Amino acid sequence: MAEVRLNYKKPTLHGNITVPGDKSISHRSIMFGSIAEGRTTVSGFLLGDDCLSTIDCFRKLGVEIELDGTNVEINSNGMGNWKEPIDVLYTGNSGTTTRLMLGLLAGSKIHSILNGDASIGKRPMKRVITPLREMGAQITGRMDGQYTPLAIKGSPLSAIEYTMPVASAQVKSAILLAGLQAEGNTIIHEKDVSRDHTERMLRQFGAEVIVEDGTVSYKGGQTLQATHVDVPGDISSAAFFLVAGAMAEDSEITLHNVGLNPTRTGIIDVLTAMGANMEIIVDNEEAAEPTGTIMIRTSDLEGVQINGDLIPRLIDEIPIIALLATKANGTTVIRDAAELKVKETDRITAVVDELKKLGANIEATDDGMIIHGGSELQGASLKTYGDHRIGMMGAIASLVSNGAVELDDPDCIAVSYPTFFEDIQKIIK
Ligand code: SPQ
Repeated sequence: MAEVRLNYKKPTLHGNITVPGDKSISHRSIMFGSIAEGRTTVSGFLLGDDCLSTIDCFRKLGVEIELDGTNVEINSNGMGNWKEPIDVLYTGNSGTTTRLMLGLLAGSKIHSILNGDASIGKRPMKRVITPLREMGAQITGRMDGQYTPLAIKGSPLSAIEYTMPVASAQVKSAILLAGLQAEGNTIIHEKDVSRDHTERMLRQFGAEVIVEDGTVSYKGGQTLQATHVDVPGDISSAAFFLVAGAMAEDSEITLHNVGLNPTRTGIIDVLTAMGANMEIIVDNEEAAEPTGTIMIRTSDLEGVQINGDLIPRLIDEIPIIALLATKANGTTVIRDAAELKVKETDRITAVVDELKKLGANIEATDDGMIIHGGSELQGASLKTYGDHRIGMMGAIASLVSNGAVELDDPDCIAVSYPTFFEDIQKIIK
């Protein structure tokens, strides 16, 4: 699909959607299954391009990985037996793959090279490499390791105690994964807690991890046990339909099997604070990753303040929250979100520029944006910047805009939500 023209003419939205598997958890399921010796099985795996890049990298390390629909079987001889890859490990558009693999490869016995697409080539890697070098990692790359391609010469590591300068699950996870092969206790302090899927999965694979008052610690050298991982639906994907259901007229959408890990549910807190008409039934509170069903109806919404420790809990949802805020009464102010500038694109500039084209009253700030609500949105030609979340924001905007919305590169959405347009069709009435 080179370009798409969406002219839905303000439909009402009704029906059920089961969003695809969580991207963060899908990546980690392949990584953990490749670390552990034996057979790991995964269900509900996300068949998005980013997660397929992760599979491809581990196959190049000699791990056997079979896909059967959304089920995966991983047979590994354990991370100590990974093969030196003869080819570059290509991470595509995936920051998670690139950064977490740095942590895993740093303490391995092999030499490897990581590279990704043009967007990955602009994303900062020093934030991961600095703590890994403190542990003894030997990593080189463009601008002293700030950018890909990166060469990693596996070497013995020592555990560190590290205070996170930014809230980032990728940095935290890279250190934790390197800590598996390090001597001593890895200790990480977080001011604002980022998503904790790595900590949960370490436990699921049998490791002992202590999490207390924003500090994660665990002992290096623990052996992981192969197991089964059931991947819940991705709340970051569900967010697009939560917003659509709240904004569109006379609508009601039910989303099933949505991951409800509290480090990811900031979008639910924001919808609640805005006054959304929403019901949540928690299905599985005791699971490694809790899940639930969310029903949302057309809602009268109020502007809100979004900042502080809420930001890491909804960082990927800010583009779609910004769209929602254009339809609320009053002003929404998003602060403390400068991290948006180093995602697949600069998401502050991209969101503000594209929503302005639709007629939104929105302005960028240094660390977020201010959105004055109550706008009637018009059709326009939008750029995706090759960023799946900007593309999906534009497509959802088309459901509440007066004219057609054109997207220059809808294919980029496949990195996290390959069935996105089919799911839109399911609920249009
Ligand atoms: O993997 P990638 O490209 O970095 O994807 C994004 C996304 O929007 O899907 C960010 F651009 O998600 C990150 C997220 O922003 C996935 C992630 C993870 O799985 O650990 C953590 C978050 O990033 P951060 O800043 O917390 O490290």
